[in-house]
Amino acid sequence: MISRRKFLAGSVVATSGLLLNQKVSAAAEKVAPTTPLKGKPIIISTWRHGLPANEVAAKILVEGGRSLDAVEAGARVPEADPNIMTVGLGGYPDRDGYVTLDACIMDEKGNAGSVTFLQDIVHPVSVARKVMEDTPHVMLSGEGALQFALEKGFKKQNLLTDKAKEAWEEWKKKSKYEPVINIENHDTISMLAIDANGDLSGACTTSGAAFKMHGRVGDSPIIGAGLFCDNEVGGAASTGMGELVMKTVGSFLVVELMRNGMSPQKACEEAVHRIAKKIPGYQKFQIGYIAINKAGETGAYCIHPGFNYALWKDGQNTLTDAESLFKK
Ligand code: SD4
Repeated sequence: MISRRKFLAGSVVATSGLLLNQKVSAAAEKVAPTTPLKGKPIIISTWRHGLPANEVAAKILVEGGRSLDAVEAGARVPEADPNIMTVGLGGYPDRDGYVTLDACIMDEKGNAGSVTFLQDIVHPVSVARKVMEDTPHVMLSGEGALQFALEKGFKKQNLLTDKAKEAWEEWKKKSKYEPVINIENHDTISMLAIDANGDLSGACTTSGAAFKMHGRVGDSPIIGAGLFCDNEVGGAASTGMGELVMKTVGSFLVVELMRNGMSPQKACEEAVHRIAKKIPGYQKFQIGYIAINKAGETGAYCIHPGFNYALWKDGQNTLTDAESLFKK
């Protein structure tokens, strides 16, 4: 039999649950008046390689295409470029000499797909989309992801270029097989886009931290860490030392802060402050966030100077240095 004390405790919980719900919906209402951006596509992506990626994505959006198609096409640009040594073909290998790729994608309906530790496939972002659309799962990893990709018609290709191999051999001499992950040796592309219909999608693809331990997976393919989109609120994505983002569920945090009324800029700042508050030794690493809300406002913030982002808006494609926690 349930005691009176337990019953009362239960009703307090139930009441506070109710209050919590009321608070949540009040916060959600704050966001609702934001005028959704319609008819004016916008794209934000990480780093300089975001510029050519945005151009390809913008072509799709200008013709009235879906943001999902745009972010996939955009992310494929650095994936296929052997000179971009942090994404796809030509990416730096892990400490054992294997190029292992992580990617994910999210659409305006909240669907998500992801691949981790994928080898020998140039376009992990497209495999992630197939996971999202053709399987009941969100994430496939390693051998299973490769097998799935091959079944879907993707072709196997050696992704380790001579240049990346040389860099790895050089690294091995100095780093004595210890992964040294600093602010220099990783640059993911993360991209968020709103189409003419006002719908939001995002994608993220990377070869991860250079010379990482074999089997290491970063934040980039983790929904909520490297990328999160909510078509009612906005989207966020990260770049940099993934472990810090994973421990703070960074992109989800940014979106939830926007849901509660913060601007994309303030939300990115708060997510970096959270890292600074919670993660000892964070000063050694770089993290950059980008964010967009449904009104088409954008934000970006990072730990150290040096992170930049590409913004395509009103037909202009510009590269901007993000504000940072530490100054030059
Ligand atoms: C990772 N976040 O694997 C990725 C790497 C990255 O800029 O973003 N580099 O941790």
